[in-house]
Amino acid sequence: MDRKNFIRNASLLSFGVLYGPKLFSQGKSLVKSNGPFSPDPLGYDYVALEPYIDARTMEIHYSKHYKAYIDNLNKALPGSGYENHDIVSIIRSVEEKESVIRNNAGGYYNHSLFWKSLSPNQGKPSEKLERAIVSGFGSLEAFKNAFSKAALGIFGSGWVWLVLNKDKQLSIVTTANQDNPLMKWCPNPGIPLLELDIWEHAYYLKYQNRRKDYVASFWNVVNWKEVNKNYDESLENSFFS
Ligand code: MN3
Repeated sequence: MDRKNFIRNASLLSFGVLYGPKLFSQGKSLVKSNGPFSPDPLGYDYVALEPYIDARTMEIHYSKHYKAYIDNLNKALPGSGYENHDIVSIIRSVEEKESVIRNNAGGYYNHSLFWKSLSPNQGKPSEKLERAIVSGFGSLEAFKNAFSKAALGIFGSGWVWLVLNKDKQLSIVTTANQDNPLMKWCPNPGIPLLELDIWEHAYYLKYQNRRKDYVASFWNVVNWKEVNKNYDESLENSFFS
């Protein structure tokens, strides 16, 4: 084991000790294996989110953009010191300056969560989640407005997130590029519960410059069942505790 790997493994070990065995279950299905990584199934057809998100956008987003992040991540793994780590470990331990791993691990992880948080069968917020939303934002409608406003305020490419923060409160976080709220330098970190891709590749074919319409449409395809599950799991397994 070279020095770089030794230091990395030592720091992951102390991370495990600090945060205990119930280390973070969000994205559990993604945590089961080390790289090389492969695409998470979309779980529905490209056409399933029409007319809110069009089939052509979904096809290119999933089969080209998402695939490129995964391919580039896999290419960058050998010799990086991250060969034996699952994706959440990589996201949690990557350094700001490790830009290839940072961008492509983020691209893989963020999109894998994003596909799951969309569905033609929305369900609705559980009573427990709705209580937390009302307590945090005043009402479901006020939450949607605040999340949408954050999405519209992102300059350039990035993401908007609903997270459970270290105080076990809901909060809205934005990140640039493919960063996410689990990365070490995120000023207001948290466990992702719901996320929206604000890169132009996510909406430009249908909405062009009308980001506002894309964000408004998103509320018609939010998979609340997934958000409910993420909320329950994050309360039980927070890595902050
Ligand atoms: Mn994208």
